[in-house]
Amino acid sequence: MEDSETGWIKTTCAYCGVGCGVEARPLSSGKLDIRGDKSHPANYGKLCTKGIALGETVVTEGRLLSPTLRSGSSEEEVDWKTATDLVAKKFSGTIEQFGPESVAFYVSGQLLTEDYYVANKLMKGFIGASNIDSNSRLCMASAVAGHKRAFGADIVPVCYEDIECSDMVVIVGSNLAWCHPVLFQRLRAAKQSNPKLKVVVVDPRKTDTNEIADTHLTINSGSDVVLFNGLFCYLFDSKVINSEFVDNHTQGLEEALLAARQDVQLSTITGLQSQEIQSFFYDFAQTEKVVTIYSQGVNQSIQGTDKVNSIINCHLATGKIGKEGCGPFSVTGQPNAMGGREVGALANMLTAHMEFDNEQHKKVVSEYWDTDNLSNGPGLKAVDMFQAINDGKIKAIWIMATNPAVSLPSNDMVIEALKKCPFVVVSDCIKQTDTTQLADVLLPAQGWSEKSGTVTNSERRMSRQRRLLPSPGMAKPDWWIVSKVAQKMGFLDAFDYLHEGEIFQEYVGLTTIDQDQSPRAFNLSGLVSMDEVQYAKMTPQQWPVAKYQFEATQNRFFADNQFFTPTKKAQFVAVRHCKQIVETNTDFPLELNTGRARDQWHTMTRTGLSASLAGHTPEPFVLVHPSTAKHNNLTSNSLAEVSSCRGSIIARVTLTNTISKNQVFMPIHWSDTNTNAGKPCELIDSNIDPISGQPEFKSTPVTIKAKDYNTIAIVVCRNKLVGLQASYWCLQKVKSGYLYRIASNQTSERLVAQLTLLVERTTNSRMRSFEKQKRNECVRINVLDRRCDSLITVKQETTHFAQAEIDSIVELCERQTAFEQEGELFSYLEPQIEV
Ligand SMILES: Nc1nc2c(c(=O)[nH]1)N[C@H]1C(S)=C(S)[C@@H](COP(=O)(O)OP(=O)(O)OC[C@H]3O[C@@H](n4cnc5c(=O)[nH]c(N)nc54)[C@H](O)[C@@H]3O)O[C@H]1N2
Ligand SMILES: Nc1nc2c(c(=O)[nH]1)N[C@H]1C(S)=C(S)[C@@H](COP(=O)(O)OP(=O)(O)OC[C@H]3O[C@@H](n4cnc5c(=O)[nH]c(N)nc54)[C@H](O)[C@@H]3O)O[C@H]1N2
Ligand code: SF4
Ligand SMILES: [Mo]
Repeated sequence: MEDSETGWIKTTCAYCGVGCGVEARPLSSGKLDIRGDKSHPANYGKLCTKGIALGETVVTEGRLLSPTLRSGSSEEEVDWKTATDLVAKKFSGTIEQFGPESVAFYVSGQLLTEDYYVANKLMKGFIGASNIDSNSRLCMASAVAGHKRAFGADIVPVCYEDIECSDMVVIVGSNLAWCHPVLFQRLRAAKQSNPKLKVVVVDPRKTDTNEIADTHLTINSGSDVVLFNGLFCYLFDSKVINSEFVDNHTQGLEEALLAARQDVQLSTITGLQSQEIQSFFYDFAQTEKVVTIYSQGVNQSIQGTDKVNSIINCHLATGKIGKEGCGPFSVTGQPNAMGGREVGALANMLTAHMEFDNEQHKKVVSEYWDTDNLSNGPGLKAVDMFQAINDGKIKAIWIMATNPAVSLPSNDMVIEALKKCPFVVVSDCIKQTDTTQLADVLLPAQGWSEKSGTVTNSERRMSRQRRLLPSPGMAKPDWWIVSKVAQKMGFLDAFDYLHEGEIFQEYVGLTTIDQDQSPRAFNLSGLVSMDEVQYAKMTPQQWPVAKYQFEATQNRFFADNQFFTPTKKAQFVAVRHCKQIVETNTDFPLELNTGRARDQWHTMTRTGLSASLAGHTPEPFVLVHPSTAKHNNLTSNSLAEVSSCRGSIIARVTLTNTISKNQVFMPIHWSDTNTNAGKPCELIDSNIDPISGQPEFKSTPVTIKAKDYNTIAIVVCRNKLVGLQASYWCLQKVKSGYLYRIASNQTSERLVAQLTLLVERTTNSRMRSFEKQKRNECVRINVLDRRCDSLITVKQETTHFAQAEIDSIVELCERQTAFEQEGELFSYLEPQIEV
C-alpha cells in the first residue's frame, strides 16, 4: 500500500516474529528510507536496531544473480528454463526410480506464506510424500507440539496487548530484550505506567532482559519442568486452583498432578533457593493476570514439549488463560514461522491445521487440490531428514531460505550428507553461504524488499510484505520458482499461478473448507471474497478472521472456554523432569549454551552486510565466568578453543558474571563464510525432543582452553580476501569494506608477506613501499588518491588489538579527506601504534 504523494510503502520487517509494521520509501540512490508504521498494531511505529538498519542491507553486493549449475569448482550461469527443466527432470527421475520418499524439501520461516503454501502443496499433494520440513523444526516445534497436546490445535492464545494488561510477566528462556526488542519495549513501557507489574526472568544467565526484571531465577539449564511442576503442585496445595474452570473445561488434572508430585528435590535440581522459589510461586498464585512468555530456552531442549506443557498446566490450573492480561505465550522466532505452521509445511502436518490421522481431512484436501496422490502420513523431520540423506535414502534435496550447513546440529554430518547427496538444489538470495557451497543447482530468490506476500507474527496477525525495489539480476519469487518446477514435473494445472495473490486466495479457501463438519481454529473465511486489489491493500488481519478487519482487532483465544480437542476441553499433560542425554563429565566439564546476539540475524547473510550492526558484537565470542576463566588460564579478550566430543571451534573470550561457573555461552551467527572455526553447531550432537523432533541447542558438554598464537593482524580491505589462510580469522563489515582480525603462528614477516600478496591480488593494486617497522609491529598501507585504501597491521604478539587501535585503523580507511603527504597517514596511526 503506497501513499502516492509521499512515496511511503507499508510493509513488514524481515526479521523476528514480532512482525513490526515498517514504512519504506525507495530513494533515488537505490537505498530505502525506513521508519516504523504507526498504524501497525504490533509496534505502533517503534522499530529495533535491526529494523531501523533494513535500508542498509538492501545492497546488491554478494547477491546470487542467476541460476547457476555447479560441478566441482566450475560454475555455469544458465537461464531459468534450463535450470527449472533440470530440477524438474532430476526430481521426477529420482521419484520414478526410487519412489517419492527419495526426495525432500527443507524450507524456512523466512519464506512468505504463499511460497510456503506452494512448496507444501507440491510435496504433500503431488509428489505424494511428506518429506518437507522447515527450520521451524529447530525453533517452534516444541511449542507447536505442546499447544496441540493441551489445546488440540497449534494456537497462541494471547495478543501483545495482554502483556500490557498483565500484572505479572514471567519470561522463561527468552532474551526478549535482544530477540524481540519491540515487545520488550512495550513491556518496559507497561511496567513504567503500571508499577504493580512484576517481571520475573527464568534463565540460567543474566541478559539485557534482566534490566526490567524484579526477580531473576537463575535456573539450572534444563530444569524448567521441575520448577513448573513444583508450581503446579503448590497451586493445588494452596487451593488456588480455579475449580469452576478446571471442572468444566479441562481434563487430566489428576494424572498430571500425580506426575508433578514425583518431581521432588526442587532446590537441588533447579539450583534455586527455596525462598526464591516460594516467593515466585506465591506471586504467580496471588496475581490474577499472569502472562508467561517463553522461547528457545524452553523449546530447544530434549524435553522442550514437556517444558511447554508444564507451563501451560499452571495457566490451566488457575484459569489464567483466555482472559485479558493472561496466558501462556510462545513468541515466534522468524518472520513467518507462524505462516509455515499455518500452511502445514512441517513434515508431521497436512495443511491449514488439518491432520494426517483424520481421514476426512485427507479427503477434503485431496478434493480441494484435485489430486489423487495426497501423501498418506508424516514424513521425516529435519534432523532425521539429513540423516536419511547421509544414509543415501534421500537422493535429491531442495533447500529454500535456510542455511543448514550452519544451523543444524551434527554439522559435520550435515555437510557430509550434502556432499554425498546426488542432487542438491539451493534457493537463496546470497551467493556465498556455507550451504550454497554444497549445491549442484543454485536458484536466485528475491529477498525482502523485492518479494511480495504475507507473513504471520506471534499474535497471529497476518501482514503484507510488499515489493519496494526491483530485484537484481534474474532473481524470482520462491513461489514462482517452485511453481515452474511443479509445472514441469507434470502438474501444470495445479501450479499455474500468475500472481502471489492467486495463491493467497486459494489458501484462504482451503482454510474454510469443511469447517462446518470439523471446526478448526485456523479459519480465514472473512477474506474469501477479497480480490486482487484488496489483497494488494490488505491491512493486518489477526486470525481467526470471520470478517475483514478494517480496524485492528485484539482476538484472544479461549475466551469462550472452548478448546479444539475432541471433548472441547483443555488437556493437562502429565510431565516429568528428565536429565540431559549427555551430562558434563571430567573431559567436558562445562555446559555450552548457545543463542543470539542483539544486532545479528542468524547466519548473518543479511545483517552481516551492515557496518553499523557489526559494531555491537564484531567477532565470535564466548562468555565465560571469571573464575572459570582463571581455572582454565583464560584472559579477557584472548582467543579460546571450545571443544566437545564432536570437534573444536575458536572464539574471543568475554569475561562476565552474567553466566554461571559451569556454563559458557556462544552466539550462533558465525559461519565458515565469515570466520574459520566459529560455528557452535559443529560441537552440538543431534539430541532431539522425542515428541517434537526439536534439537537440544542449549546444553552441550564442552571444555575450554586458551589458544595462543605468535602473531596477530588486522587487515582492512575494500573487497573480501580470497584464499585467506590463517589459524584464526574473522571478518567484519565496515563502511570502507571488510575488516579482518587474524591470528597466526607464522612469523610476522611471513604473515605480512602473505597478507600483502592477498590484498594486492584482491585490490589489483600494489601496497606502497613505505612499510614501517616498529619494535614488534609492521604496518603497510595501500594508498589510492592519497587516501588509505587498504591497510595491514601485523604484531608479533599473542594478545589482541585494543579496540582504540582498531577504531583508528577503521577510521583512517573511511576518511574521505585526502592526506597531503603519505607520511601523514602513518602519523595518524602513530598514537595507537606507539603502545
Ligand atoms: N537479534 C536477533 N533476534 C532474533 C534472532 C536473531 O538471530 N537475532 N532470531 C529470531 C529467532 S528465529 C528466534 S527462534 C528467537 C529466539 O529468541 P530467544 O529464545 O529469546 O533467544 P536465545 O538466545 O536462543 O535463547 C534465549 C535464552 O534461553 C536461555 N536458556 C538456555 N537454556 C535454558 C534453560 O534450560 N531454561 C531456561 N529457562 N532458559 C534457558 C538462554 O540463556 C538465552 O538467554 O529470536 C528471534 N530474534
Ligand atoms: N546452536 C544453535 N543452533 C541453532 C539455534 C540455536 O539457538 N543454537 N537456533 C535455531 C533456530 S531457532 C533457527 S530459526 C535457525 C536459523 O538458521 P537458518 O535458517 O539456517 O539461518 P538464516 O541465516 O536465517 O538462513 C536463511 C537463509 O535464507 C536466505 N534467504 C533470506 N530470505 C530469503 C528468501 O526470501 N528466499 C530464499 N530462497 N532465501 C532467502 C538467507 O540469505 C540465508 O542464507 O538456527 C537454528 N540453529
Ligand atoms: S522487533 Fe523484530 S520485527 Fe520489530 S523491528 Fe525488530 S527485528 Fe523487526
Ligand atoms: Mo528460530
